[in-house]
Amino acid sequence: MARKKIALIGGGQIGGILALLVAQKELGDAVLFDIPEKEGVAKGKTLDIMEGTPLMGVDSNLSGTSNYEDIKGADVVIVTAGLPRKPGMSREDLLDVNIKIMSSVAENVKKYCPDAFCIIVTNPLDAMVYSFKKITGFPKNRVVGMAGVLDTGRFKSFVAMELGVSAEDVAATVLGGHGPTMVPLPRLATVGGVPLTELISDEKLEAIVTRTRKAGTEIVGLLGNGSAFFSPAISAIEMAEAYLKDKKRILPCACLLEGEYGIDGYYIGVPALLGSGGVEKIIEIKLTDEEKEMLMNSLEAVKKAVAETKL
Ligand code: TXD
Repeated sequence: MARKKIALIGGGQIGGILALLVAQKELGDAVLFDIPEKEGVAKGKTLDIMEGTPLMGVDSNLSGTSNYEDIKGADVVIVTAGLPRKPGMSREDLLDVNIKIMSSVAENVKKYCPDAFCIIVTNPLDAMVYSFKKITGFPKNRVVGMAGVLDTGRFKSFVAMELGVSAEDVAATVLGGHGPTMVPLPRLATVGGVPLTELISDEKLEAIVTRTRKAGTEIVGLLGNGSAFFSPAISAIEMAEAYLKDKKRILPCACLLEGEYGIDGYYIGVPALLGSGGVEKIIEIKLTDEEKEMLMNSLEAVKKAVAETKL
């Protein structure tokens, strides 16, 4: 079986880690694309990783480019092209610049990778994945946004830190848009099969929910010049792997809803079954009235950002 081809659009902080993870996990060959001014960086990062492949004992061809023809026929496309936040900025502050970048990326992916499974990472996430879908016209099962995997990763790690347990044993999901209105569902979280609510005080749990909502901003404040990149890359790769290995994972992803959760025509975070068919199914959870209200509040934030894309 020929190796899979993975196109990484955007060779910045997340793009570089994505390339490393593709090689380390032997998911296939990776092409790291960036604008002509950054072609050297894309070439340098991929060559650097290639030179480490013998040491990792893996086979993966990696290359950097600023020529879209080189992504031709990719099986998976992961888009991180665009500006990240600086301290004091909201994700929505990136919209004007990133929508222009996303439009050119979408046109070229449509041209060169018409059959790819596409994972969008660029912020403001829910509006960017919406735009990408609109411009490419790809079917909804092949265009998905990464946010929930990262947001749940954050929630799970905070729970593990608080309880002193393995993060691997924490299961949880987060719904809604990627931003402060996201809807963590602590009611449904478990640790090794035990309901989380039985293991932790309401007060501590509330603090974890609040920290999760602001976790991206916490990192932006600490780094001082850019946003989180290790865990976002790990999250996007988890989704790519679910597709490439037909794992049938249930992961929270930004999916196009057409009636599910009473939402129509918007991308927002929901649990999705990811396998070789892309988004094979959207899982609808029975929500409490309070949770429903939070989700609708999050939808309003998403709608506002989408309206600004003018698409
Ligand atoms: O959960 C999530 N979805 C996210 C999203 C979590 C963290 C960060 N998230 C967003 O990902 C962040 O707000 C940014 O919008 C993207 C990428 O973050 P990263 O930290 O990788 O940003 P960098 O290091 O600035 O890299 C962006 C690269 C950079 O090298 C630019 O030259 C390139 O994008 N770029 C382009 N590539 C291709 N095509 C075009 N037009 C282009 N314009 C800029």
